[in-house]
Amino acid sequence: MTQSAYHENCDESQHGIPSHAAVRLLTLPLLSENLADMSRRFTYSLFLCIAFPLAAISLTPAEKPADKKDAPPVAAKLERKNFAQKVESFKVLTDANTKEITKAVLKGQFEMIFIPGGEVTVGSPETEAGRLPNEGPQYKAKVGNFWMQKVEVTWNDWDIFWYDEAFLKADHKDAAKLGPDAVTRPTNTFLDETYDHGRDGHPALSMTHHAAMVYCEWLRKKTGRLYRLPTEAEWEYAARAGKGDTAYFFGNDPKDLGEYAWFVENSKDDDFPEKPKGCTHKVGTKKANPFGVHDLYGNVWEWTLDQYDAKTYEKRAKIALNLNPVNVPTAEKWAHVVRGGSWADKPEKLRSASRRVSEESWQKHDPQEPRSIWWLTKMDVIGFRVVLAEEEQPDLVAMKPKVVKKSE
Ligand SMILES: [Ca+2]
Repeated sequence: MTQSAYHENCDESQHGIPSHAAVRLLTLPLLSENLADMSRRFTYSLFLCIAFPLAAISLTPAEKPADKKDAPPVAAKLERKNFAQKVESFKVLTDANTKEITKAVLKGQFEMIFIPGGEVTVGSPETEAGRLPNEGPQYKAKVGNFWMQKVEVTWNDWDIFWYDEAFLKADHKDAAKLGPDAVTRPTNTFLDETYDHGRDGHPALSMTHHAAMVYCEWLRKKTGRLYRLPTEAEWEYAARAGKGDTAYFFGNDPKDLGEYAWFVENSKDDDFPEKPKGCTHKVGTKKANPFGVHDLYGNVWEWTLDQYDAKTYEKRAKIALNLNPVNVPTAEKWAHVVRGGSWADKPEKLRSASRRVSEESWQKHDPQEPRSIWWLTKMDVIGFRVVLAEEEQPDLVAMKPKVVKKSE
């Protein structure tokens, strides 16, 4: 999402902000105790929509934690077409001099593309160039209608969650008192979380599968819609644009890949001299695929929902047609699958069937013990996007993120 998009979202006529309120786009250092150290690490040049005069608030998040008493809003039934999902949160600002407490509203939106369901052959034939054994045996799947986020989740999207002070940070002293259904927010990172990639409009990266799952859970509570990560089958169906068995939706030859994807051959950007081998790019700046979805190939790998099981393809290949197949995620931290390749990868990793399985070594740079359940330190190639099923299957309706700090 661009700054201008945020600016538009601050339009008082659209959002009921009182007419006397001056709405501005500001660059602010973040002031709360949770973010003080973060504000030293980066200038937060984004998108805070600050309405003045700001409403003074009397309760701190610690006094009013969000829990299951805060029922999600009832979402309107969706038509079978693309839509924009608006999201709003707030953060508390304390004036360093006057100690006055004010509330800053953070607003954003992302686009969801309607994808008519259908059948797909998941996996690749043994003859496909660059194929790895875990892409087979191929199996047939049928997925229902769903919406897929048009682009990868950006830092702008992520920040509305990360700074939402209606929810406690996971390391807050009161977080342990919350019920099992409560959502907590990721802890701060030890390093600049962008790892010198861009921030505004660029894909969020380096977070764990668990962090992506909790983001979806937060979205569920905010919107009343059952947002989640795409299953591997949904992701591959979308990447194949619902048809074909070629390596890419446009064929087997990667010569046209540069029109659709940021990958190792084109991701270098002189504006990011700290990244001589390449970097992420603003989402949605390459052509969309035939479904209207951008960046499924490249930019960042994307988390899928399923718990990884090395036998899954073999089991599914014995079934004539797998209906909405999924391995529901468990409390096991490892493993899950990322799809689509990244800014750092060769074309073969961007193929529709390509899979990369998460492993413990992805956290080898994490200085904490036990290691964070939120951040994959230095894995600056992994992000995600969300989907929404038209008719959610029962075992995913009540799904919760289950990983805890000691999970390995
Ligand atoms: Ca991608």
